[in-house]
Amino acid sequence: MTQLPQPAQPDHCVSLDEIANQLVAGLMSPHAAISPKYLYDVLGSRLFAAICELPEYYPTRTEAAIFEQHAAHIADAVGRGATLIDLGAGNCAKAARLFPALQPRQYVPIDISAKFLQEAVTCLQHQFPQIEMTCLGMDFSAGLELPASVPDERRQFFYPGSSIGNFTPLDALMFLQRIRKAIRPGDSGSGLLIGVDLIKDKAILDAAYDDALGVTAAFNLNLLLHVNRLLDADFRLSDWRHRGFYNAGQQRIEMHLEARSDVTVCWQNGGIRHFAQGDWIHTENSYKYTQHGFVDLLQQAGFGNVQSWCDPRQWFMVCHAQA
Ligand code: AVJ
Repeated sequence: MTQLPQPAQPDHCVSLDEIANQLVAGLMSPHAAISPKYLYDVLGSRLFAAICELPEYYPTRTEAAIFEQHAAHIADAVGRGATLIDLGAGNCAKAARLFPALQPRQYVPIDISAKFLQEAVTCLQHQFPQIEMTCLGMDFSAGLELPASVPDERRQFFYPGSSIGNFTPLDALMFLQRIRKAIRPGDSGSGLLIGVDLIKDKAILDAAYDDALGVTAAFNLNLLLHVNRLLDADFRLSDWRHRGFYNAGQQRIEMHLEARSDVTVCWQNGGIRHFAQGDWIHTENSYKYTQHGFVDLLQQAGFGNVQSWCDPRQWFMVCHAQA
């Protein structure tokens, strides 16, 4: 029996007005910034999937190798037959690879890129008709309230790919606390399976976020096309250059868009900003952790019983933690 995924609209959906206000506040700030969540329109989600295939972008394949190598132990920690709640599911490829080992009873993929997610889940439901799928198109950074169709026991949150790195360490701590609170206290069948990228040689990190093919540049620049639609703005791609590099002092990758010349940008309701040649718009941080530093953060957030697995080069870590 094939059950079609239900598109769901949670109560705390962010309105278009709020999105516009957030974007304008970021553009007008002395250090102009756009949240990385706007990287993910349909094209952005496709470009990110392409990034995951790049030779320089090691996180996805390193994490997949850890999942494969330690599948049995990870499945023991997570438990079979759980409800797998996938935060930032994208094309659902990471979760789908774990289905044989984890055998979830229900799969709840969540992504801000709702249309892209819906297409992926429709396809996945045909491949795995025995798994109940509840597709949620929402910004989970704004709230984790889940619809009543998601049972509140045996909740296993799945946050792979080092997406936690988009938060500052302090915001990451608060987000981890929020995940823990979305789990029923004392429910030992619930937990969090999370992937985190580790601090390593700067040259490797730099290449991963500024690849030779220019896919990461296209991914970063596409943000401007998305903002043009959301804000009726007039960014021109040819005015901007991709920057992506490791800032060792801050232990993070930074992505920026740099003005190639003096640029004036206009948007809805008379909004305007001048950028001088060389000015930057900050578009993403991707924090890197030490193994100890991240396990500490999980414990500070109130998780216990942390287990972790690494690849042989210790480039990436997968943790399971119980509430
Ligand atoms: C999806 C946030 C994990 O930080 O590596 C990839 C996004 N940005 N290349 C990351 C990203 C540029 C990615 N995360």
